[in-house]
Amino acid sequence: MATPTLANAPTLAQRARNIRRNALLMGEVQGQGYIAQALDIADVLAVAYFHAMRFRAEDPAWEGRDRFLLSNGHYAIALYAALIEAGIIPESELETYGFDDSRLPMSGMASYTPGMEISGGSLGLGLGIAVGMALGLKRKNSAARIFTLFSDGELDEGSKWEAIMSAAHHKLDNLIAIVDVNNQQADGPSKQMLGFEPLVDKLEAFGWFVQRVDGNDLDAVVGAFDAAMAYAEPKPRMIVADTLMGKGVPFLEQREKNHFIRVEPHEWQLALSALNAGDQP
Ligand SMILES: Cc1ncc(C[n+]2csc(CCOP(=O)(O)OP(=O)(O)O)c2C)c(N)n1
Ligand SMILES: [Mg+2]
Repeated sequence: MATPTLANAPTLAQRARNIRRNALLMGEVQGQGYIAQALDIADVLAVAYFHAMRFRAEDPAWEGRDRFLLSNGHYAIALYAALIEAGIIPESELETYGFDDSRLPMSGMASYTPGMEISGGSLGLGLGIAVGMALGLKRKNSAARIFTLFSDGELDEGSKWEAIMSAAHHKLDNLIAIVDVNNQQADGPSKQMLGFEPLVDKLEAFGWFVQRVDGNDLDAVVGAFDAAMAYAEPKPRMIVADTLMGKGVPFLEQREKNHFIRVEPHEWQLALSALNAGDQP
């Protein structure tokens, strides 16, 4: 189990803070990146890795592991930040982020990075792969589960809706998908690109067990993962996570366009300080 048994194990809030810190440190290496997404999804990743998933940090390819499939490959920086916090990638590799020969390229690549189950870059594909893997695991009578994350922009892709239908058809109760509704895409607010609301109604009509939560409220996210894992009906499970881009760093939360950000050299330290300041009661 990933859950530490030591009495002094970090809390989920500390895990989430460390994931945000790791992402900011990688952002600082390149001076730019998909930082606002890493900040918005850190709470979900903390719960996935430190509350829900079974894995072995020293053996990331362990056959019995729960798989985490990152569909939105540009969120790789967020997943690296979690994999570092989980001890699957050494912290010393932070400084290689985005460079040639690094195991941490800017878009997720399964063949480069321990713990990265699929490659990304082309959006809309991860849920289909998740369906295939979940079906394969069921056929092997494996107790392992598939967790997959995708972004609200990916709902524009028809392939997503094929996968949504297919998961319900195959009664994939070992599949837990999370969609990051940060209401933002590369070209502007999601609403203006291609509206997907009412999302819960649509997903339920497609045969999923659906919960919608504030994705930056750790207790709510824990509750949603617990309910998704405990749900008894033979249906795939979706967590619609409403998040705030830049969460934890006020001057990034307030930016209007946050898809790919450049931050001035001195601002990285300001961002890290803001994150630490937010920890104070
Ligand atoms: C199939 C495909 N089409 C277009 C792109 C270009 N692209 C990269 S990120 C992105 C935005 C997608 O929306 P979302 O992931 O919700 O954006 P974010 O929340 O990260 O701002 C787009 C269109 C892509 N990577 N793949
Ligand atoms: Mg988005």
